[in-house]
Amino acid sequence: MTAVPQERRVVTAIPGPKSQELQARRNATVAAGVGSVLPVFTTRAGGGIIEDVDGNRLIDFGSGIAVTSVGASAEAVVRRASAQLAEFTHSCFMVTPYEGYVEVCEALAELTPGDHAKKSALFNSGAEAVENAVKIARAYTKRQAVVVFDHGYHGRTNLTMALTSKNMPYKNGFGPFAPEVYRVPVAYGYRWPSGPENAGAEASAQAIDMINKQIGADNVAAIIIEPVLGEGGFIEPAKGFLPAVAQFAKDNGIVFVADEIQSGFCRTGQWFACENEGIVPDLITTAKGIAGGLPLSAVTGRAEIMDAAHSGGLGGTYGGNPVACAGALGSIETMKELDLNAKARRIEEIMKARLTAIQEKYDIVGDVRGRGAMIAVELVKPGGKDPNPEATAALAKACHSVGLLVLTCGTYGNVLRFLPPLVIGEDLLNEGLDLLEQAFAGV
Ligand code: PLZ
Repeated sequence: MTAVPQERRVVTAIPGPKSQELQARRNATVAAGVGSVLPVFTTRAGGGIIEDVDGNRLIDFGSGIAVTSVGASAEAVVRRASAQLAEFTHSCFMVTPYEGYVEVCEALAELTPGDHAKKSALFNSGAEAVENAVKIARAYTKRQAVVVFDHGYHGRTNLTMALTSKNMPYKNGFGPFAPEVYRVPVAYGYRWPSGPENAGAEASAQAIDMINKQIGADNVAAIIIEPVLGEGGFIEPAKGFLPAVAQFAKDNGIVFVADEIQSGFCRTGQWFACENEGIVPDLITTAKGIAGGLPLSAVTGRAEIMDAAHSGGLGGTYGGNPVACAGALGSIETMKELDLNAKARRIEEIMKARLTAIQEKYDIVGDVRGRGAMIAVELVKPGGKDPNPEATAALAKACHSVGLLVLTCGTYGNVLRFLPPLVIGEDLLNEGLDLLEQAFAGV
């Protein structure tokens, strides 16, 4: 394997002719429901670069949706996963177990917040982890209701579609959805009517009132929240909101679940985003960044809650696959060795300075927010706060055409989000921000 040169290079239109050929083949055999942000076909990736079949090299501000935090070909991930591949690919942990699975659970117990006894169960995808967190919380509390939040995203399976807030594209036409799921307000500071300084207290009071009046706290098994909301628009719940909701859960015997699938594993400059306000969740769901690109997810939490499900009640053929576990151990090793929490905080410093300068120049930038290497700008119509999805799409397109891969998100499709690999070089990061600034000048 050769390392990808860490420099941007645009040698064809993007997508180029070879990507377009592959896209035609893809259109003939791949279901239309599976989309792609940018149909350039990848051949190599690593550090802060994605290389395509036409020889273009894109600066990566997406990390495959917050997955390749250590890079897409991190040395320790490749080394450990390759070694594991040569030993055995699979035995099924439910048939004959192996050490790698246990080692990942040990690492999760060490890294997640709180010094209580912890246990984990491993799965394949984020959605599967969230589903299992609900199963575990229901088994433990012997209650059924699940509370989620406006703008929340938890996956595409049936239960997690129900937990997800946004209709298009995630839910439209795919119902009926799972019952006993209730949605309450979140403290979206930028859009809170009485201002961000009141959002934490007011939104938590509203959420708690709705739970008490509409569901009954005694019926609630779990409250599930992303400590920084991802697909919903990189919304950091206003200060005070998470502690108030977590305390309410504690007072009422409700399992508090932090969905850290997007925000976890150094992405926000801490191992887990909930640490920012000192929250210790009962259960925490992780995926994405955990394994450097290999499919792995986990539910980790208080041992007595995790043990509530009977033997055989949790699992799946591939959950905690040995190659994925080896990848996770390589990814965690890299995060520790390179101090990727510090790197994420440095990325925030660089990005926020540049984005705030852009905000001063362009009145379509309503808000600059996020933490660590999970940073976004919310775009609005000039002179107000009406969402501006048109400008968002145009900016993303302009970035793509010059070789900067950016993603969008947000309930209103008006948020440009930046999720660079935490190992990206500062020269590439700055070059990407230059290109973004030029895109603003053009749009
Ligand atoms: N919970 C907080 O961010 C995945 C999915 C984008 P899976 N987010 C990206 C898309 O269009 O499908 C995610 C998340 C949070 C759960 C999930 C689901 O994780 O691994 O995609 O199932």
